[in-house]
Amino acid sequence: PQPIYLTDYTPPAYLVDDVHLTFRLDPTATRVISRISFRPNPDAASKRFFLHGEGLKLISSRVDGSDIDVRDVENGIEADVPDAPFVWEAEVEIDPKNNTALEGLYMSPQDVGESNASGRDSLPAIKPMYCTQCEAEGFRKITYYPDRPDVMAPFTVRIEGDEPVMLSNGNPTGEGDGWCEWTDPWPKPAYLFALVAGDLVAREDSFTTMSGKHVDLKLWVRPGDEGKTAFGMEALKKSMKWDEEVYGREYDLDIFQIVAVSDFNMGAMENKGLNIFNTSAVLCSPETSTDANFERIEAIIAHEYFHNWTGNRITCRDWFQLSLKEGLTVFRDQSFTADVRSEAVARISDVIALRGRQFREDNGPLAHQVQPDSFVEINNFYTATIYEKGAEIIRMLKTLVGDDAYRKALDLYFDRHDGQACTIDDWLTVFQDSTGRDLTQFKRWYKQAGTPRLDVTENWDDGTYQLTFTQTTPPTPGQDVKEPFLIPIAVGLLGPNGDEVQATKVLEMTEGTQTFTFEGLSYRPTPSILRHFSAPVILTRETPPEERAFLFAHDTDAFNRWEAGRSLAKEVLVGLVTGEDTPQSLYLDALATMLRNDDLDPAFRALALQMPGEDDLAQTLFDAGVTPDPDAIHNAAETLKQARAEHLQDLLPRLMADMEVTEPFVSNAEQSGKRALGLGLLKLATRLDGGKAAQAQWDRADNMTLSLGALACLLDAGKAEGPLATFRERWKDDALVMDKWFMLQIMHADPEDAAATVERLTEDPAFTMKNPNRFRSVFGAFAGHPAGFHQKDGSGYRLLADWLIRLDPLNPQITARMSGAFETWKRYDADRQGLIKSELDRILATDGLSRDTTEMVTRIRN
Ligand code: DPP
Ligand code: ZN
Repeated sequence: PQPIYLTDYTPPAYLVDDVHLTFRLDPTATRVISRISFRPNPDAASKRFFLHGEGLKLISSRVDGSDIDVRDVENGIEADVPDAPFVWEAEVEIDPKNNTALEGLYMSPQDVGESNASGRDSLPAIKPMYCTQCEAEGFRKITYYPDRPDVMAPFTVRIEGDEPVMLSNGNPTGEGDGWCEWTDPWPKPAYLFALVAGDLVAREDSFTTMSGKHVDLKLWVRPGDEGKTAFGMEALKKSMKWDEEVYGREYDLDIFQIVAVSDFNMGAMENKGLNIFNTSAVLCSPETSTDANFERIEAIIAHEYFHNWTGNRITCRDWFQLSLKEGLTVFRDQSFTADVRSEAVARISDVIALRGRQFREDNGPLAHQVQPDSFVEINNFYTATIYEKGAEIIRMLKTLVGDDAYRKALDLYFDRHDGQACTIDDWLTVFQDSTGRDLTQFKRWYKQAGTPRLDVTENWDDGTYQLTFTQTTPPTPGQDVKEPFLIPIAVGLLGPNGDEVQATKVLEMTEGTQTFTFEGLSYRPTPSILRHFSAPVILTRETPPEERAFLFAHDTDAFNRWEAGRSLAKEVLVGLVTGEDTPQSLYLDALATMLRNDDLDPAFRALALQMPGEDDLAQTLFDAGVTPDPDAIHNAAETLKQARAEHLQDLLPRLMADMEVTEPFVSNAEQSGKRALGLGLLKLATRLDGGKAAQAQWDRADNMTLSLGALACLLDAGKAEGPLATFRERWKDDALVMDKWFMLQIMHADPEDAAATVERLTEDPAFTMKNPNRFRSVFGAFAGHPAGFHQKDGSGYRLLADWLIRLDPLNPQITARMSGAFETWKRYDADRQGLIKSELDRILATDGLSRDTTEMVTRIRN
């Protein structure tokens, strides 16, 4: 497959003024009839009339009412058309039922027949529904069209069929027996098209916008799922309000709808006025969902809603600009979460996720720019780099220009570009024009891949304190040499009692090496550097453990306070792996002091108690020149967990009692913080009591957060057999809860049993690889268990490769994504590298391997 290059962009030869679609629904032979008004684009050099199309059966095609011959070409068709406005009409046939890639128009669930036949009791017989997924290039599987985001048009959609509910974008504009019509007046690219039809019920509500307009809100689910919609609806209303208050953005149609679909490749999709959500990203209830689920759902609902302005009203010119909408919208949803929950906790959680996914990507063979120069398959670029690093870039920009200037620039962005398909350069130009700042150097964040290392040395001389920073960014594929970034470094200075002698100040680093001076100090301060994680870099400062213990106890910046504890824990773990001295007792004392401090938010304490991940540790060791051994890392983590339990033993009873929530379950910051800390403590207790406390919690838990937490501890204690069976029996009809049942057993398997556990679970009648959530719950959990996945004999690699080869013909997108499990292979020893390499080669040698998987595995392999 040929790569596509950013520099090859040319404007579309024809623009679209109006789209009219008719769908005659049928599971295996849906007819799509299109009537599209085209006109030549005065800004285009080309006159070639080309329409994308993939897997379509063309029944007829006409231009201005006369039949026209079309020529099949790569990715679509071309035809000879007038050099003047004209109307294109076509009829095509598609097969939603056999669309297993879940792109374009498809049906969900997909294997009802099979499941009944094979006695799949966790998949109750439900009538499949029709739904769509068009981002990035799925619309071309629905009809012939210029399927590129810079072609925007209003759509009218007529749906004919006998489904009880039939929906599309925009406002309802007509209905009758067996048909209905929807009109979306806002010009949009085809990737925002949506259609849903099936047996659905709605939770209904409404919202009055800031200018007093009434908006109907509907959250559509399968009959039986109504009880899981209350929280999502509240989250939607909160998001609508927040976008008005914080960004001045009002909703722009008479109705906003969300539909929950159980087979969905992504989390959710921001189709104009008709968001489609993976059930896992919207449905929740206290009995079936954990606090983490509630938090994620709130954030995703906000994210998709916020796309209405950042993504839909202003969209991307081409897919190289994907971060224009995704980075900004992630930053907006992060800000929302920080506002409606706890700022500090939100920031720490965002950074944990950034390091776990984006830093990992940025330090391996898949590293790429936030604005790439080329790609083969765009679906492979919905990455942590485009999303999370993209959000960090917006955050830095806001830090650099300040809150007021940021808001002013956003107002200008919406004013200037509403209704347009834009570029990242357009976005930066808005900031330059609005603030007068030259952003040439800042733009490197978009164009240079890799995570900068920031080294710091300090100097103290008679009242003058100096910090000298050096930045270096390692080479990434295709980019050997990097120019210095503009790095905002937030710094505060603390006195001996922990009081601030210098409040947070943002230093702007522009050079490779640069010194910043603080004068007139009466004693040598302790620096708190990169507060609030002000830039996505790796700080590589050598500091005495005592200083980190001091910051862990005193830093006034909550993020850096947490960071100090985490880096102490990492140092202990590294020492345990390499056999060097470790500051273990210092760390354990500091941890105890922190936990005992009732002035600290329980959610913060829960995060400070969390262990650094084993994958994170592998990367840290690798950076330090040590080949990571996954077993040794796992053993070190076990040793430290045991030492923590023993050290904190006396604290546990009092603290665990304090974390009990007696009020009815609500997923808010206060309750979820208490439960999170309570569960962290229960893990410690389990190491000491063999599972007694966990069993007691399991017996009385009346919500999923506490049940699942107890079950995890029982698995660790080897006492979960009965509870697992009970759990399965109770929840066999709830697919989302069954996903947890699968996932948990793998996450908590002993390393040497993990592959066997995966194999056993894939033989469970409730396992199906056609459902992305189920596949991910098994193989995502496996890839997230480094010591299990990286077993020396290569069994983990072989097992995953077998399943990827099996899944690829059905669902290339999920296969390609899951192949990322191999992306860290070059960290490991020669034996493991050899084993992985041969699995990657085996995948690449598979006949008919998809473009998606070919691209990913080739990039990983190189
Ligand atoms: N639906 C995905 C998201 O919201 C892709 N746009 O990020
Ligand atoms: Zn998004």
